[in-house]
Amino acid sequence: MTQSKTIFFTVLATLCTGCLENASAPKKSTVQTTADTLSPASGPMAAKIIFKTGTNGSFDVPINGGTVPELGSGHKAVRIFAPNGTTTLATGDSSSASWGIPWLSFVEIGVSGSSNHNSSNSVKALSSDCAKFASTTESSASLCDYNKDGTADVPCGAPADYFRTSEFDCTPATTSAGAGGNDDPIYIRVKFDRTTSKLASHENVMAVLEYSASGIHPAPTSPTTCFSAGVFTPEQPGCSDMSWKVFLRNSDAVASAIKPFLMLVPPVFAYVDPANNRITSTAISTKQFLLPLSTDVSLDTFQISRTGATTTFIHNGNPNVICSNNSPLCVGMIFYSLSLYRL
Ligand SMILES: [Ca+2]
Repeated sequence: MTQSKTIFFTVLATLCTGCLENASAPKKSTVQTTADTLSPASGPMAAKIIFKTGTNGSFDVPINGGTVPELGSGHKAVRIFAPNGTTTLATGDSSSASWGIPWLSFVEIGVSGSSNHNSSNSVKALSSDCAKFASTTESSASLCDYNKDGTADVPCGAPADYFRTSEFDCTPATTSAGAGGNDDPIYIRVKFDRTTSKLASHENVMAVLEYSASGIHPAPTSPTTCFSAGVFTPEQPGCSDMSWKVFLRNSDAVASAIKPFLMLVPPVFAYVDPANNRITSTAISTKQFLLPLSTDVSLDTFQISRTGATTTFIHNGNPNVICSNNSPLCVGMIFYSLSLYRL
């Protein structure tokens, strides 16, 4: 046999080995499988909260004095929209006939003021400006000084009527840091009704938050200041100008037992740029969280809490680069919307 024929038959044998094995193999039995059909509970599959007062927002103007820091005593959303932001799905509260989202018990926020004993104005007159809805003139007022000349000349407020925090006005003497519990002073809290006829036990929720987060400093060049005993702890001095965390828990959870679910801030997406007398960006950012509600039917409370903030509102030690009263675009948050999608 020539060498070329040897190669030919070797290749043929190799190919046929596979063919013969397949041909002679017993046919596999066909197992009929039936996929479980899981139906969601009735009701809208999505809802949107807009952190703004007025008829095109989810909130009415809060009463003076802020909110008592306890579950169910926050300032409640009274208009919940479809994801398009215009179609109203629910108004009033969950006891109203017009509340068309049975799986949503309530959405509430913490507002500063004399009634909010964890964010009161008892020490610093301006502390009711810590967490509130922006006034109609906040966005146009030139309150911040970013160009080192000692004169405030940069607008640093939030758009009119939007919910925002201005850390300059919070001050640790009057506003305590939250830990995810019911007595947090500054928070956004969503309470789900886990009755399975309203939200089936296999259902989860994806939350999409639109917000801006600004700091007077960019992220530190060395993140070692952010760790404590190997744990990422952005509340550490020098790590982040402010910190916000996301919690998913039972509404009755003991505060000391609550652990964060996700980090929201840091990072901040904009910081003060003294060389150019501006903030690096005023863009709105988006973050999404998948809430694994199906893993535990006792999970009914989704909370975004302010967990810490700086006490220094000057840039790199320069006393002429400063934040001011009502300056969420110096160190602070502006909240735009929260959309909830059942999955
Ligand atoms: Ca200036």
